[in-house]
Order: sequence, then C-alpha cells, then structure tokens
Amino acid sequence: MNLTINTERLMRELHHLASLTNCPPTSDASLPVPTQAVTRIVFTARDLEARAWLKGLADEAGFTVREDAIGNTFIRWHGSDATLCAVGTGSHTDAIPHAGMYDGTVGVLGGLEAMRALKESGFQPTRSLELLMFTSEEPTRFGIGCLGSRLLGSVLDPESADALLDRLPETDSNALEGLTLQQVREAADFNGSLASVALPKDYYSAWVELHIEQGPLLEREGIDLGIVTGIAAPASYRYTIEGFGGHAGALLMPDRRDALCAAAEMILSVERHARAANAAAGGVDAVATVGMVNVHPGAVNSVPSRVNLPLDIRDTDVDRRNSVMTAFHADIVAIERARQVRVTEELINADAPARSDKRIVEALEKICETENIRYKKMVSRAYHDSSFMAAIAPIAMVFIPCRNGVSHRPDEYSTPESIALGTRVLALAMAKLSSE
Ligand code: HGY
Ligand code: MN
Ligand code: MN
Repeated sequence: MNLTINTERLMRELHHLASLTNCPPTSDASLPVPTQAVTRIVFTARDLEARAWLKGLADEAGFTVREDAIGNTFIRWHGSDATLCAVGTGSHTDAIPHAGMYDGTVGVLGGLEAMRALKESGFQPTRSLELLMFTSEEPTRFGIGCLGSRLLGSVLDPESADALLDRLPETDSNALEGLTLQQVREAADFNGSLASVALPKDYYSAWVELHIEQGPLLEREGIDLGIVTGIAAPASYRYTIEGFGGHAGALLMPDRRDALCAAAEMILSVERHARAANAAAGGVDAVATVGMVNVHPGAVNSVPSRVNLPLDIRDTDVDRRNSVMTAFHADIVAIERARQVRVTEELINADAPARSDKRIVEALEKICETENIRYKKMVSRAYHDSSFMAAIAPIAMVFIPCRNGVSHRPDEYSTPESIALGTRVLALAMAKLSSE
C-alpha cells in the first residue's frame, strides 16, 4: 500500500487546535517547534469551537459525523460490508488548565489523518473505520475522568452521571459553576437521555488509540514507539476535613483544630504509604497525588475551618492500590483523634486495570517489524478512554515518545516525525484490522 501521511497538514491542524485555548498565546522558545499552553475544559466556548472545527474537517474528508447525548463525536468512513462491526480509534481534545497541546489531540487528529491517508492511498475498508472524539476525558469540570467513554462502555450509570455537579470555578464567562452535567450538556445543545449513550458489546471488532506516552521511557531508551499491553487502575476520592476556625491572633495554639494542618498530615501520609508500597514491591507502580486543595475561609489571618481535597491514586496492581488506601485510612483515624477534626470521604471511582487484546498487540508488533520500527511493549500509567472501551471491545494503544516525559504542562512536546510515525502505524493497523 502506497501510504503517505501528510505531516504538514497534521501539524498545521494540531497547531490550529492548540490555538483554541483559554491560555494567552505562548511558545516555548527552547523547543525546535513552538508549543502552545492549552486550557480547553469540556463544554466551554473553546471546547465547542474545537468540536465544530473537527466536524468541519470530517465533512471535508467525506466522512459521516454523528454526536451522542453527551457529545461523544463519531466520524465514520463506511466500509464495503455494513453488516460487519467497525474498527475504532480516537481520543480526546479537552485539556486540563495550563496543559500541553499533544495530550489527546494526537489521537484525534492522528486518527483523522490515518483515515484520510488511507482514503487518499486508494484503500477501501471492508469494515467501516470510525474515529471517536470522547467528551470529558479529563476530570477537571465534573470531578471524574473519562465521562464519555465510561458511559459508552456502561461503566458509569447515567442517572448519577447526570447529577454530577460542575465544579469549574468562575474562571471565564463560560463557567456554569454548580450546575449539573444535564444542565451543562443541554446548554451545549447535547440532548437526550444518557442511557442512550451506551454502545453494544460488539460495536467495534477492534479498538486502537494513539497517544503520547506522558512518561520518559521511550525517549530515554531511544525507542520510536510503544505498544501498550495494559493501563494502570485509577481511583479518585474527595475528602472534606472539618475543624474549627477562628482569629489567627486570638485563637491560641492549644485550642486549635486547624483543618489545613490536618490536611497536610493526610497528604504526607498517602505519599508515604505509596512510596512504602513501591519500596516493598521493589517497583514504582503505585502513585498518589493531591493536586489541589480548597481552603475555607481562605484568609491570611483566619484559622482554616474546612478543607476540601481530592486524591488521585493509581497502580497497575489493584490489591497494592487498596493496601495503600487501608494504611491511609488508619492514619486518617489517628489524625482525626489527635487533631479533633472530622474527615469525610467520597469515593468518586475505583477502576480495574485494562488489558490489551493479544491479537491487536501482535498485529501492531508485526507492523513495527515490517516497517523496521524500534518498539517496546509497555504499560500506561496514565488512564485513557481506552481503559473503558476495553469493557466493550478488544483494545490496544500506540504510544509515541514525548520530550523528557513531560505532560499536563505547556512544555509537553512530541516531534512531527514521532507523530507522523505513530499515525502511520495506526493507519496500517486500522487497514489490517478492517480487512479481518
Ligand atoms: O489523568 C490521566 O491519566 C489522563 O491524562 N486524564
Ligand atoms: Mn490528560
Ligand atoms: Mn490523554
């Protein structure tokens, strides 16, 4: 097959998508190719702009477009045998605040380019090929990641999803703070019941997502491409710590029940237990992060009476993740007693790890061998929509190196050559899987 990836077109589109951001124009001059800091939160004006632009590209390419009740966007190239289930690829275009321009977008625009390049090469798929742009892969607005793919894979029940509250602080005119997902998605013109989002188990015969590694291994080992064999198991919790506030001058130390000091002990406790679990296993797979803290009343001369903090904890091994939580829970009880505070815990999600499908992994390996591409099989420590597509389809992922392993930062960067190579492997995989 005489397949040519139009790298210039793909990079131009990645940079245009990056310009649809709530961040001021930036570029990291230290990089050979400028990058742009990106904030693009689901259902904000910038997100809706990006969606409309992507649908325009799909129309131009002659593919059909449909959107479901939460805005998952399906871009399909109909195969010659409509009775067969399709081969899928895709990722996300939403971005956390002050992120990079490649997380998710490489999988969406790379997937589109893979399909266009196949079409331009004269290839005709037997099974339809479909690009999926997922709604809300990032947890920023509603507190849970992969909202769209959880609903597609029936991993999240629609009623509790619709009741999720918009947690976006008033950062721009589009913030609809405190409204439910149902209100926010209908304001964005996505209607219908979320129960209609779920896909049947045999909707895709195979699913492959292209993504930057978001870690340092490929670059460090000088390897061109990663074939993901498993995706770590994410869990997230929300904690409220209630103490007793008061005047920073008049409230004496023996009388204090400082919610922020208690929170600080909790943060260090979960970090300590994650490190200890890794030391005991001689590994690095347990990770625990408290990425934000909300302090009430938040005044320099007022003792904090309440703190809200989220915990993001992951591991490739669920039992080890659970053992960290058990040790953490024991510390919480001790902190409550010692500091006379009350800690309440809300479980947001506690998912299993996802496993890639052997047939698809082998197909990707064969392509790399035929194309003389240095590759390695590896796990993903970030979660992805593929984690939940695994509930309804055989999956795998293709990773490309990212500079210094950096991601979720404006200096996130992957070279045009890596992006084109990943797109090429994706195209060859889709061609092969659609003919099986
Ligand atoms: O957090 C993650 O793993 C993903 O980037 N949302
Ligand atoms: Mn991300
Ligand atoms: Mn991502």
